[in-house]
Amino acid sequence: MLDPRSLRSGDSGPETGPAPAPVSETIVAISTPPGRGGIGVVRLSGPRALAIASALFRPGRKDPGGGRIAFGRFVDRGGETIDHGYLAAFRPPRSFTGEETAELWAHGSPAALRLLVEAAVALGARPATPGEFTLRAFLNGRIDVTQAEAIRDLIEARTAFQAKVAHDQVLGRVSSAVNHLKDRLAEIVARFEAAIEFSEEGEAGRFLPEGGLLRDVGELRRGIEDLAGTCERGRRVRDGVSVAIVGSPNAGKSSLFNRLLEEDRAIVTAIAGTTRDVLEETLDLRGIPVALRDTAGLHEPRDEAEAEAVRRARGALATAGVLLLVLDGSRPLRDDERALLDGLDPARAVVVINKADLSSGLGLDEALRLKRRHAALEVSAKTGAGIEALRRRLEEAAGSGAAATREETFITNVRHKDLLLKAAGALRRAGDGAVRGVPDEYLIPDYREALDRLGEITGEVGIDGIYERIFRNFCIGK
Ligand SMILES: Nc1nc2c(ncn2[C@@H]2O[C@H](COP(=O)(O)OP(=O)(O)OP(=O)(O)O)[C@@H](O)[C@H]2O)c(=O)[nH]1
Ligand SMILES: [Mg+2]
Repeated sequence: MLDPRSLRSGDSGPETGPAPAPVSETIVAISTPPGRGGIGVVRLSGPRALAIASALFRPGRKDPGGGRIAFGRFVDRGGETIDHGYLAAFRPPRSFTGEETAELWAHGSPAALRLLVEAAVALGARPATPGEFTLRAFLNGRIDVTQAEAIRDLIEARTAFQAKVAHDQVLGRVSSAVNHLKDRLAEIVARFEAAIEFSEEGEAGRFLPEGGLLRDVGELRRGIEDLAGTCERGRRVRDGVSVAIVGSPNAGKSSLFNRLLEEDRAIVTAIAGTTRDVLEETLDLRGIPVALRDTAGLHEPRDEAEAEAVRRARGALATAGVLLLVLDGSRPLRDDERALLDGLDPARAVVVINKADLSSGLGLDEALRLKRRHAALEVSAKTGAGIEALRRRLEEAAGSGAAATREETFITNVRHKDLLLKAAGALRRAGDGAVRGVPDEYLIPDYREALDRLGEITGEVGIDGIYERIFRNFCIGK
C-alpha cells in the first residue's frame, strides 16, 4: 500500500488549491443531503471525533452503555438539548476514513443539524471541505483513487445499472484489473533487469524465454489497449448518450417523444411548427440514461421565432450521439428529407416511418428503399405499433446491448483511459525500439514509464494536484 505522507506533499501549494487538512485535525460536516428528511447525519472524523461527539451527547437512562451505538440526547455546549437520536462510534482502523469516526443520527432538520455542527466546531472540530472524508480514507490507505472516483459516480448515478457498475468499482473492480496488468509488467521489467545485470556472465538467457520477452510485452500492451477501449461504452453507461428526434414539421416527432417517455410531455397539434424549444427528458434504456430531445421541424422559417427554432434543432442534430429521424409515412418524401437521409451516418442514426396506422403515401418503391438502405422501422406514435422494436433499435444504437452484462470489466473514467493509453504508448515505443535493435537497457525507462502510468490510475504513484482533480468535486460530508 502507498505511504500516505509521500502523497501529501504534492497536494499543497497555491497552484493546486487548498491543501488537504492535516489529519491531526478533527473534521465535521452534515453528511445527508440538504433539506428536510426523516434522518440527518452529522459526521466527525479525526483524533478527537469521539471526545467531541461524547461532549455533545447524553445517553438515555435506558441505554445500557458500552455499545457502538447509543441512544440519547444531543446537547449544545451549555447542555441545552438540540435533538435526540443515536451516536454511532467507529474506531480505527475499521471506519470509512480509517480514523476515529463518530456519527450523530438526528432528525433531518437543517436547523438542528447546523446547531450540532456549530457545537462540534465550538469544541474544536473544523468544518470539512468537499470530499475530505473520502480523501482521508484514501490517505489512510482504506481505498485507492479508482475507488474514491467510483464512490462519487455511485452518488451521482441516475439509473440502477449505473449505480451497480459504480458499486462494482467501489469494490475495486478497476483496481484489480489494473493491478493485474501492472503485476505482469513488473515481472517483465524484473526479468529484463536481471538479464541486463547478468548479461556479462552469459547467464542472461536464464531470465528470458526463448525468443525474448517481446511477445509478452505485445500481449500485455494489447491487454492494456483493450481495457482502454472499454471506456467508450463505459462512458455511455456513466454519462449516457443523447438522442435527438429530428424531421420535418408535423412528422410526429413530439408524439413519438411522448410515446417513448410514456408521458404527455410535449405539446402535439395538427399545426406544423408546434415545437420550438428543444425539450429534453431522460429515458432509461436498459440502464443507460438517454437524454431524449424533441426538436422543431426542419423547414424554411417564416419568422424570427421559427428561424431560432430551426437553428436550435440543427444544433441538437449536430451534437446528438444518435439521431432519430422521423418521416411521415402518410405522404411522399420531400427533397430536404432525401438530402437528410443521404447525409446520415448509419452507425448513429435510426430512421422511422411514422403514422403506420394511416394508408401509406410514400409509394411502395420508396418504402422498400428506406427499409433496405436505412433499415427504416414502421411505427405509429398514435397506436404504439412498432415502438418496442424502436426501443430495441435505440438501445443498440446507444451501445447498451452488451452493457447489460455486468460481468465484464469496463472502465468509465477518461482519466483511467488516458493513463492506460500512455502506458500502452510507452510499451509500443519499447517494442519498436527492441525491433530496431536498441539494447534492452535503453528501453528500461519506457517500461518504467508504463509502470508509473498504471500506478497513477490507482494513486499508488503520486498524482499532481490530487485533491483538486479527484476529491474537490465531491459533496461536503462525503
Ligand atoms: N394518425 C396518426 N397521426 C399522428 C401520428 N403521430 C402524430 N400524428 C399527428 O400528427 C400531427 C403532428 O404531430 P406532432 O407530434 O405535433 O408532430 P411534430 O413532428 O412534433 O410537429 P412539429 O413540432 O410541428 O414539428 C398531430 O396531429 C398528431 O396527432 C401517428 O402515428 N398516426
Ligand atoms: Mg413537435
